[in-house]
Amino acid sequence: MVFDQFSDKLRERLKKQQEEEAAKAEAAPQGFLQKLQSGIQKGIDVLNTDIGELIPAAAPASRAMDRLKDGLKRTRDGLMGGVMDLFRGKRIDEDFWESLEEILITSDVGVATSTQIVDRLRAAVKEQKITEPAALTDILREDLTGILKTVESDLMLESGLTVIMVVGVNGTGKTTTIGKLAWRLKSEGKKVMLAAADTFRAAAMDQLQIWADRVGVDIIRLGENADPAAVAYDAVTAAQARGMDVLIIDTAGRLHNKVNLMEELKKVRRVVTRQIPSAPHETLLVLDATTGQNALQQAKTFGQAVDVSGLVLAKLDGTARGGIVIAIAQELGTPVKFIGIGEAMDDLRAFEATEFVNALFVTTEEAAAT
Ligand SMILES: Nc1nc2c(ncn2[C@@H]2O[C@H](COP(=O)(O)OP(=O)(O)OP(=O)(O)O)[C@@H](O)[C@H]2O)c(=O)[nH]1
Ligand SMILES: [Mg+2]
Repeated sequence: MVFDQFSDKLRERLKKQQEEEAAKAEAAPQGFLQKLQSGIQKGIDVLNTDIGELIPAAAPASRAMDRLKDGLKRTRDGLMGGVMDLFRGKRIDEDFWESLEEILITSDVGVATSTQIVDRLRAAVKEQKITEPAALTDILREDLTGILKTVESDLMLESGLTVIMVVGVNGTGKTTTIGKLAWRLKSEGKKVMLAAADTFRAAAMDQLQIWADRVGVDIIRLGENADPAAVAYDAVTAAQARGMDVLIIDTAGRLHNKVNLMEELKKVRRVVTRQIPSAPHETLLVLDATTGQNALQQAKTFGQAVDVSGLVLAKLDGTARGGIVIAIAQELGTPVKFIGIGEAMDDLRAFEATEFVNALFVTTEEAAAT
């Protein structure tokens, strides 16, 4: 009896204790989790503000690099993807060198340039007694950077009016490049004017007008089939009168035949030079990167006819044949001023060899993630 009463009380106490502990146990992990969560969030907040405050330029720079990497994805996959696969192999033998040369050639690096690159790599292997293909990654990276550095060049801007003539065969991306370039220069605080000297088609002038409106810059245009040299003349006069910093002249890409086109371009040039003896300060030839070796041929033809001061390689985003830049650098040596990696206003980038090569090479982490 006494024992029963005692055990009842004990049972009750035990039950109460168990309930209290259960309640505590239930509350405890939640409280702990909440604390942990808010602690982590605070940590994230601190990290975010620190990164933002300490290196404000880092975020845009890495975003810009991501854009470039996106733009060059097809070339990276095609050219460098193949090379890196090869470099993951075990042996450096004749098959290895043949495969490397083949990959380079099919990516439009060109036969002559591909052979030269392979020869230099062969020499490095011999000299440094390299046996592992992986060891060639850095050597190739340096070799390509070296080639491309020779054509790295900034746009020349005068202290007064800079006249830029933009030339190239039809459809390579002249008008779009001009729009993007105008936006770029305007963003740098320059007063920019466009000249619609491609009077061959009304649509061509309208297209330039759309870019002028979009960017918010002046445009000089005359009627359809007006003399392109007359447009250029009027534009130089207007640009001087309005105190412009940069005048960009759009030209036709196709005429009745190529000889006439070259004659027309020379005439535009002469008219501009008569007004400003040092002008045009830049004659940019726009090449369509998707046309590979044809682009190289165009560079030669235009180079002979009009004094090309620099190249713009447009549509690099649309091709796996971006190796053409390497062929151009090695075979022509004409400065490459800009590359086009899309149709948006900010898709024209100054050509920088190191950045370009970095965007082409697949990092070990990226390769592992794919
Ligand atoms: N993806 C991509 N498309 C581009 C780039 N540059 C130009 N384009 C496109 O290429 C096409 C032709 O561009 P245009 O600027 O009209 O070429 P154009 O040389 O002025 O042509 P014509 O006036 O006919 O001689 C258009 O659809 C552009 O949007 C680029 O960098 N990337
Ligand atoms: Mg055009």
